Amino acid sequence: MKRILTIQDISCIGRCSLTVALPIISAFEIETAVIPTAVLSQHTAFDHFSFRDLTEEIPEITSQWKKDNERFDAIYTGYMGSKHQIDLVSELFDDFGEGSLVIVDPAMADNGSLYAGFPGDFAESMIKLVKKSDVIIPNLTEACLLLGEEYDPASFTEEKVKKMMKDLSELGCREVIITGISSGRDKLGAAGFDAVKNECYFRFNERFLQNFHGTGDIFSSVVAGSMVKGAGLDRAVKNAVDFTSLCIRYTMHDPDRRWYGVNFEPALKEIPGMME
Ligand code: PXL
Repeated sequence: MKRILTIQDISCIGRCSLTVALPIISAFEIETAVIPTAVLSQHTAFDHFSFRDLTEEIPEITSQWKKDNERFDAIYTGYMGSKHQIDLVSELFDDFGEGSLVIVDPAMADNGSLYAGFPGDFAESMIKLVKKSDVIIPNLTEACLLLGEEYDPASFTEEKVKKMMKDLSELGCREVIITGISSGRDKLGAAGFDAVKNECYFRFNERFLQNFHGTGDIFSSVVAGSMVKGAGLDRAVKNAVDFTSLCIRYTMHDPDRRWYGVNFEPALKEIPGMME
């Protein structure tokens, strides 16, 4: 069986990060190892939450794993609790990354702003992980932060998105996926850039009127599962766009719950068929 190590927080309420990555990766029939970066009562888009940083646990966990020479087919990172934690995860990439696909979702911002609690220069630390990764999956806000560019929603033409992906790949990653790309008024999806083949892919599905929280983590988990199961970039982007869209469709009758994440549970049964 293939095995993914995913490193992100546990938000106890508000389906995101580990509480979506675990069931989604398991549905791909891939073993999931975890390192929780922090435990929160709920994610930081709620107007109150508790936050217990778990940075000190990272060396405790990895020192045990080193004794058994643990290996992973992929290492997939999401929300990081602090800049110091990013440095430790960067060391973890050195210790465990050889021979594994390193996927970084620089989960730190959306809709033009950093998530609550992050310092203004957080992106500079996140770039350290991006430089050591094979695949990155920022949304448009995160892509702008990593490139040091202004976030201007009116500027994201197809040409501009292609240039952003190329510029991001020059930080050192082979494949770049940017999420939250619009096509006209009623399509939303993602774009991928393969720096080795110098090819771009755009994949879209229906745009919904409402935004739901946690969809980025669902998207990245599907990319990680698809790639470890052998999908190329274009197929992984298509799977993730279509699955995220399906989850939102299951949630549309539940609009009051936008902060509680999307109803991905009824969509899980589609995952095994996705790779056929
Ligand atoms: O979905 C991204 C995410 C993950 N983890 C925590 C968050 C967020 C976004 O707000 O707050 C704790």
